[in-house]
Amino acid sequence: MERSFVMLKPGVINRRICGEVISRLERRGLKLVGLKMMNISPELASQHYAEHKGKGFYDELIEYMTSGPVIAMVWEGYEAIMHIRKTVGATNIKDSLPGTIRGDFCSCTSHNVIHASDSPASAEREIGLFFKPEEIIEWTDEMEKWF
Ligand code: FUP
Repeated sequence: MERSFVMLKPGVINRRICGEVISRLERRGLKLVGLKMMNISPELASQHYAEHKGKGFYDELIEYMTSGPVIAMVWEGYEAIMHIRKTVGATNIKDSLPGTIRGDFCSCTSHNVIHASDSPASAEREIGLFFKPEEIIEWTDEMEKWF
């Protein structure tokens, strides 16, 4: 079992497409174990995107991420990180295929609707930044055998 940190960016809430995006992860068979809507500070945004500090798109990225509320989530499942990254699609809009979340819902790399952890180490770090341990909800999944 693996956990991944997923975040719906401000534009998703603004455009009223949260349900559609979350539904795609549910239909993939992933298990939601943490969810909260929050405004993130520039400090938290810069911690989350620390690896990009100094890059050309960094300031615009932080400005976007703090422009309105986000929905932070933790999803669980077998090889969850790989499944979610595939469902999300490529970072660069030129490469994100139709059928993926990014390919279907965005036309601009810097406003690419959703974040998803890219490795177990990133997932652990990101979950720790956004969630307290008690905010992760363990529940029995009667459907697990079907996924
Ligand atoms: P990802 O893990 O797919 O979210 O990709 P990155 O960590 O490389 O990028 C984080 C965010 O920075 C992207 F979601 C959008 C933004 N970005 C740009 O605006 N331009 C770029 O060339 C690369 C990333």
